[in-house]
Amino acid sequence: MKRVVVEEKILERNNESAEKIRQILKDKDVFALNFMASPGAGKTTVIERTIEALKDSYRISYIDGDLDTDRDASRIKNLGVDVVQINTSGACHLDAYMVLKALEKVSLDCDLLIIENVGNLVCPATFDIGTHKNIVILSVPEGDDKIKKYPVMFNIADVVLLNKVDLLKFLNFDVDKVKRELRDVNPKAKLIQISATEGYGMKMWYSFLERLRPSPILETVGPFPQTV
Ligand SMILES: Nc1nc2c(ncn2[C@@H]2O[C@H](COP(=O)(O)OP(=O)(O)OP(=O)(O)O)[C@@H](O)[C@H]2O)c(=O)[nH]1
Ligand SMILES: [Mg+2]
Repeated sequence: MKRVVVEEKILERNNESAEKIRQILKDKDVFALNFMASPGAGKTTVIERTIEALKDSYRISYIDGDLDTDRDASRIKNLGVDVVQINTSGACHLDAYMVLKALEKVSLDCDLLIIENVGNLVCPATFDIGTHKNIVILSVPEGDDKIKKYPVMFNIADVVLLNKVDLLKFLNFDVDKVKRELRDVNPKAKLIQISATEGYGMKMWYSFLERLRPSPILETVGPFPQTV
């Protein structure tokens, strides 16, 4: 009984910080994405490819949540975007207070803020960090049974990127089962099959993202001139 009360208080405090984050993002007109997945599912790889593809259309900043290293942050910094590292010192998720503190350091002079959560398919789902959309990655080597085993995570997903489909030919993985189970758990979530390393499906992901948050840079350029 006591434990439940403590958990409620933690989540209540988290939600207060998440509200502050939402207000800051609104004031700065920044669209924020929370990338969540198991360790190694391909979060950083998808983010790298996405930044490379969209950096001429969006000003992008990145916050990385990692237990102890700045390995992912260094990879993203190489792409020339503003990067802030949060080390959670062992915690298995980002919480809103950590992100609120990181917002004091990261450049909010941007259109897209990409947050990579700690690799974990459970805890990050419980902590609202004030972002606009939840991008959940499931990768083929993890197995086709994960949607119903981790329903909390897939229930909060706006988009599920099924990554590493280049490995489908080597593994026993039923894509239709994943589609079916996602429809049961979260019929509103969009499923996009991708291979971040081979490029398959990535254009579909970019155009989905462009529809979620149209590029302000390209908008100001105006429509493409008609050819005569
Ligand atoms: N075959 C294949 N490998 C991939 C693909 N995407 C990522 N990988 C590989 O998967 C491994 C993990 O990728 P990361 O992007 O570091 O995964 P992550 O989810 O960011 O990992 P953590 O931050 O440690 O949780 C790397 O060796 C990538 O090259 C893919 O589409 N196909
Ligand atoms: Mg990573």
